[in-house]
Amino acid sequence: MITLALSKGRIFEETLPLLKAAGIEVTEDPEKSRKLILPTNRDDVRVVLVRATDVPTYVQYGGADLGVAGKDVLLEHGGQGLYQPLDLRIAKCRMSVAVRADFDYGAAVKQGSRVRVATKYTTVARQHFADKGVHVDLIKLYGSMELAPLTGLADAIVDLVSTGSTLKANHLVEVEQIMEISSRLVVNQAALKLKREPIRRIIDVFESVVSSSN
Ligand code: PRT
Ligand code: MG
Repeated sequence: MITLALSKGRIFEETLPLLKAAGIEVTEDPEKSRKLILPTNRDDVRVVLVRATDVPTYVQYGGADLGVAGKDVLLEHGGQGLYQPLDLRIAKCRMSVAVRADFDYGAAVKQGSRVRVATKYTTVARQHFADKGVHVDLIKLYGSMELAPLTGLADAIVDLVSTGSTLKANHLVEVEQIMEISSRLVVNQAALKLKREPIRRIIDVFESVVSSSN
């Protein structure tokens, strides 16, 4: 049995075509079913639905053999125990610094003031501001980062941006792009040895789809 960990939403949706190319079709719709283990057309493959941030943990400890996780999630997790053979180039976005439209970020940096930054991505944010020599106080949040500058909790946020419409709707502006983000295939290292053939086949098909579509 091969167990693949996915999160509901964009990662699930964007992984489906890759699975299909590998001859794997999920036979239940996660938006309609309440099941957390989804069967496929193949008796030897199943999908488990977990929170996006839990995918690396499931794969690391062997709760799943493979998974798909965003680079954002992998950087915060640290990637211990994970083999990361492939950038799937799906669920693309960027990680950015954003501030309230009336906050002069450039001036704050220039003056060397401490900037209060709210984010779910404390590891990446700490590294980014250290590299730039910007003094920050980081405030860890678990969601709705956009609210922090609007309520005075923080001066800035580090968050993911794709269309930019969430920032716009909350009168925030992007002032720095930290990195491009996409999702990667992650594999449990022991599973790669014990189930080498079927896992290798999935990696190879995914790889050929990814390289032909870019
Ligand atoms: O939603 P939930 O709390 O369950 O978990 P999650 O947010 O971790 O999962 P999910 O499914 O939303 O995201 C899974 C992965 O998709 C992330 O780890 C990223 O790698 C990737 N991804 C790609 C994104 C986005 N694009 C994205 N736009 N993840 C989140 N967003 C959010 C962003 O945080 C912001 O709130 O969408 C908003 C901005 O979108 P725009 O289009 O308005 O700019
Ligand atoms: Mg989300």
